[in-house]
Parts: sequence; C-alpha cells; structure tokens
Amino acid sequence: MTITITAFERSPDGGKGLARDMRVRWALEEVGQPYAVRLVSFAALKQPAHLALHPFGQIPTYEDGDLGLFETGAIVLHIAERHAGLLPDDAEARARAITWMFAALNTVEPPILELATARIHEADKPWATQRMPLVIDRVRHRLASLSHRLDDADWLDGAFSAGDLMMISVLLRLRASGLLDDDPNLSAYVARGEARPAYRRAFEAHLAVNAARPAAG
Ligand code: GTB
Repeated sequence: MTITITAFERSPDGGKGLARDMRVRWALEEVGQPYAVRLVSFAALKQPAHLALHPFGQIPTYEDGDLGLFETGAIVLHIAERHAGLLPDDAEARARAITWMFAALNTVEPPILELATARIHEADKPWATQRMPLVIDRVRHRLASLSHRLDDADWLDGAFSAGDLMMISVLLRLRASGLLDDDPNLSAYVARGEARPAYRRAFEAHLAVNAARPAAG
C-alpha cells in the first residue's frame, strides 16, 4: 500500500518549505519510504471529503491503507515508530527523542507562531509596535535556552532523531525574521539539518510542486 500525504496545491510561501507537509516529507525521506502526494486547494480543504480525513480542514494528512492520520507531530511520530532511522532503539533514548519532538511543537513553536501572527495579521493594529518587542523577547528567550542545551553538540541528544527533525523544522520558520542569525550555534544546527540528503530530497519535491504552479498574481 502506498503512503499518501496531502500538501497545498499552491503553498502561500511559494515553495520555501515552510508548510508542514515538508516535515512529513522529510521524515519519509529519512526512513526511505516512498510516498505519493495529493495536492489540495484551499477550497478543497474545507470540503467534506477532506474534512473526513482532517477535522480542521488542514494539511498535512497521512494515509496508509485503512489508517488516516492528521497532525504533523502524530504523523512524524507514527513514521518514526514504524520505520527505522528516526528513533533510537534504546528505550530511554527513544523517550528523550520523543520529548524533543514535543518540546519543538509545544514549547518552541508557540512563540514563533505568535511572532508570525504579530507580523502578518496584527501589524496594522494601534498596539502592534508596543507588543512586538514582547513577542520577540519570548522567542529570544526560548532560543537562548535551546542554544544553551545544544551547546557544541551536532544534535539534541546523540544521533539525529525525529526530535531534531521537528526542532529544525520549527526553527526554519524563524529564518525570515533574522532572529536565527543572531545565534550562530542554532544557525549551524539548522544548516546541518538542511544539509541532510533526506531534507534536500524533501525540499526539492516540495519546491517542484510550487515551481510548477506559481502563485497567482
Ligand atoms: N497543528 C497542525 C499540524 O501540525 O499538523 C497545524 C496544521 C496547519 O497549520 N496546516 C496549515 C493549513 O493547512 C498549513 S501548514 N492551513 C490552511 C488552513 O488552516 O485553512 C502552516 C503554514 C502555512 C503556510 C506557510 N507559509 O506559506 O509560509 C507556513 C506554514
């Protein structure tokens, strides 16, 4: 049975790799699983056929035979548990790698999303200039703690794992803000992730979709 995931028919970032199908593509490339991609328009996301698979009408989703999943973290964890290459065999090391996945999604990503919201949706509000430094501080605070823990290691806990995949994917959302450049340690960590052949393959496939369908206008 072929694994099928969903991705935007036309990603708003024009294929920079920020939409979350990239995280699933990267995981599948790391474990060497072939997959098909079903491209979905924004309108189709909210239609019954897609809502049956994803109750919130979003991408990515994952289908393998009778199994249908949504939520990137759950999908990547499923892939990592099902196939070798993204989680250590040792039970405690495995638990720590999973902890880093949760830390990426629940502790590091929320302030980054808050920054994106502030920049994209709140810039015209009268209180935006007062709020922005607070939002940036919260991101910096998380980055400093993460950088301190990573120290001079290549990866967060021994060998590259699904925890690194998720953390690097989350940090990539910061690139446009310039905040990542302020921390050479984390910038190098992200660059190591992007240099992985599996990441490159995933990125090229993601970009190819959007290069073939340039954003309208
Ligand atoms: N918690 C869910 C998960 O992790 O899977 C969140 C999924 C989600 O946010 N999906 C977004 C979506 O489908 C795409 S990834 N949005 C459409 C909708 O809600 O109607 C978020 C995203 C979108 C676009 C960019 N970009 O263009 O830069 C980056 C990230």
